Amino acid sequence: MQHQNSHAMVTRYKIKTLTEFVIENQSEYPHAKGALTRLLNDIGTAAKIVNREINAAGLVDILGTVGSTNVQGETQKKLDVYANDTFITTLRGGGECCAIASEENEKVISFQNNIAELGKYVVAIDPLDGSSNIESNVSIGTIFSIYRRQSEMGPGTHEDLLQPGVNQVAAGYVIYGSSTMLVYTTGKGVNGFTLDPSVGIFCLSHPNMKFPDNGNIYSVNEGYHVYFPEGVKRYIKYLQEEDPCTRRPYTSRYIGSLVADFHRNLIRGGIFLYPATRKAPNGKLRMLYECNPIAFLAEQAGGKASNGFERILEIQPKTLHQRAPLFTGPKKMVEKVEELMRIHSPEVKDTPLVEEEG
Ligand code: P6P
Repeated sequence: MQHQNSHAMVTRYKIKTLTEFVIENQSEYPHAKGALTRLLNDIGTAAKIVNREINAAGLVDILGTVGSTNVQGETQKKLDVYANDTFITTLRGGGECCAIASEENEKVISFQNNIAELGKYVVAIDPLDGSSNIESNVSIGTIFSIYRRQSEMGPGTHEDLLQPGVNQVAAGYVIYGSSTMLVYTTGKGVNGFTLDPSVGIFCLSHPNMKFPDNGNIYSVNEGYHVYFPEGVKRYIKYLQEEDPCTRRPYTSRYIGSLVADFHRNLIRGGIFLYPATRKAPNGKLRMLYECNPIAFLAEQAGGKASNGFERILEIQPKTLHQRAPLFTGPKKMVEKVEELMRIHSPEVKDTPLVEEEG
């Protein structure tokens, strides 16, 4: 009997935790002195706190049916602000980050670190993306992007956050769904960790995530079809034609929560499209804390991320909250929509950037 118990204990503790994994992989960065490790763990800590509140919000939501929609509205507003405050407080306290660009804040939030070797990184974050879906209990997420600061010392600067996506040292998302996962990359592949809520530990559950070669899912809000560029209309029509050799027609799946749509497509194989439209000439998604981190993950998972004409990661951001069209998924799927955009909507390439605050 004793032998069986000890075997069970061994099995239980074969799991690799996020902390162990990040430390083990830190050795691949000879100059790393643990700062990025600590920063990634700080993000994991904040995610656990936000996760707990989101679940509680679900509870309040049930109670909220008794009250007016104000309760649900307050909960959503509270949750957006709560998530933002939690990540800012945790990152400020961790000392590894000297500035944050957040979807919730018009300007960069800068921190003064009094210890010279601290504050080497800056973070762009969407603390709670898709939060309008909370009342329908749809998965939502946090999306983050990490860069080395460019400025020498002192509080981080606005310019520290306006770096092209190729400069990212790490990026990832947390998906608050049927289970809570943290998925991230530091440029050496994509790894997924599932939160064990009973002990509050992220455990490696999806090592070395890659897009399946031949996905057959497409995700786009077809309600905007009339506003799409001709190249996107042609692509959707192509996907809906019958051709068993290319597994067409594809399956349409759209949740309206970027992290949930991207995560499903990464696992099952599919392309996500948020094109520029007549109503949103630069698209809807934000460069710094939606397109760039998702693009980094997509490329590290063997896929592609484009604005229809060029690689997302090579675009030089001009403002903190600027938008970009996003086509991301398996290489072949993205290349097909790029081909049709070049042929049928070349004029979209030179759409002027609508100046956004920040
Ligand atoms: P639409 C959520 O509001 C979000 O920013 C992304 O998470 C999502 O992909 C997109 O907007 C959905 O936008 O216009 O289809 O509702």
